[in-house]
Amino acid sequence: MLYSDIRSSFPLLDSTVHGHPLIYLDNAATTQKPQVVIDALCRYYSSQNSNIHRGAHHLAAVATEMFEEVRGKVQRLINAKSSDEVVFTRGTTESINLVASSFGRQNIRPGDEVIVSGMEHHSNIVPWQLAGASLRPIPFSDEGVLDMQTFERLFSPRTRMVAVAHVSNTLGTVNPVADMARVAHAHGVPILVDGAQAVSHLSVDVQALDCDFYCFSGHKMYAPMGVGVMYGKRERLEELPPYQGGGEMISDVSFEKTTFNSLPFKFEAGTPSVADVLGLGAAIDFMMQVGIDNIAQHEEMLLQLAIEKMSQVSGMRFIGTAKGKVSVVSFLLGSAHPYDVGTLLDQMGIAVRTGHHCTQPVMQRYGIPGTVRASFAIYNTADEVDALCHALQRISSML
Ligand code: C6P
Repeated sequence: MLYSDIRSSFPLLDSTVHGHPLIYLDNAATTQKPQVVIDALCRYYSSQNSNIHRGAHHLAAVATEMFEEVRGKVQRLINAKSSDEVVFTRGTTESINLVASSFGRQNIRPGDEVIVSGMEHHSNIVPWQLAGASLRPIPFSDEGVLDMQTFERLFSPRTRMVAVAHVSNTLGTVNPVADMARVAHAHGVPILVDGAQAVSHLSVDVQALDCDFYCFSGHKMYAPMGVGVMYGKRERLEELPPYQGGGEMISDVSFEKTTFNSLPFKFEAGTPSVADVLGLGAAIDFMMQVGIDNIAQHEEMLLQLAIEKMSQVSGMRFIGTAKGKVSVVSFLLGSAHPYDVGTLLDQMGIAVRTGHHCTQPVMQRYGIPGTVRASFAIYNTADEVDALCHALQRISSML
């Protein structure tokens, strides 16, 4: 696929903001959607809409078949052993809540521990607290690298789970989750990986990582909002009690007793967001067509350019400088509040995120209120990185 074709696949990128062409650098929050994804949503509602797994009629059969095809696409995307190990959810948050709630009900008692990293998103902290666990955070260096020796020392007879981000949304660090899985398993503890920021940047192989659970959201990988995935190893999912009760997740219901459906349906109570799942399928096709290696290479070029040029802006302080990080650049500019920098960038048509990025413990670790975060995707260009750096130069001289 030609680069110009990739860029022009995203209609929203043609917008203007405050009289400037939009430069969208908030991709870690959500990516824009290519036309093929928008078309998949329109096509579903204009010609395929039906509930799935239920009706005897033609439309129900068509919708069910297309929905289940996407499960196969997800299986291939993350190299799961079986499509039965792929559960559709509303997103990473719901995927982690599903595991924390179901696993917690069965395994977590007051005083039991879950090891998390110090750079987790709140979505991988709060569900474990709600499940009643005490959290043992793995510290990280100023660069944003996890302290693996301390990690090994955090295990105790009460450790029930390791829950860690594959990629930090604030620092961009890629954590060594395959090594962490080996350590966790040596202690007889399962590991959940939060892949929200990984799937759009890296090729993910859940069998090579040997993780027990892997969670991600569609909307950060060019798919619609409202759909995500909880992958679990078959044996783990078989053991886990259901999350929500309702239609589709049962095999037999009476007022005395209910038996549950087989995998993955046991975890998919109620009518799912079929259109969004089909949109996810279209997004996976799009990513496959572009090639994940090409995406990674292009984003790495943008990242290196950004670091080189932003380093020349006076007062620039990067937060998160780990080797091999993905294309997420968090920074502070002199003593300016991140919100002020973000607002000034917005006036120039440049969209970034500011604040704590739902990682307040990271901010506490650095003793800062928040950061400005620019995050790049396949459709961003070197010219846009240049424009960001010029804008930051101007802001730096104004402040
Ligand atoms: N991070 C960001 O701007 P949901 O909202 O369920 O799609 O994803 C939650 C989530 C979980 N883990 C990580 C590592 C994440 O980055 C996110 C979402 C967005 O950084 C919104 S706060």
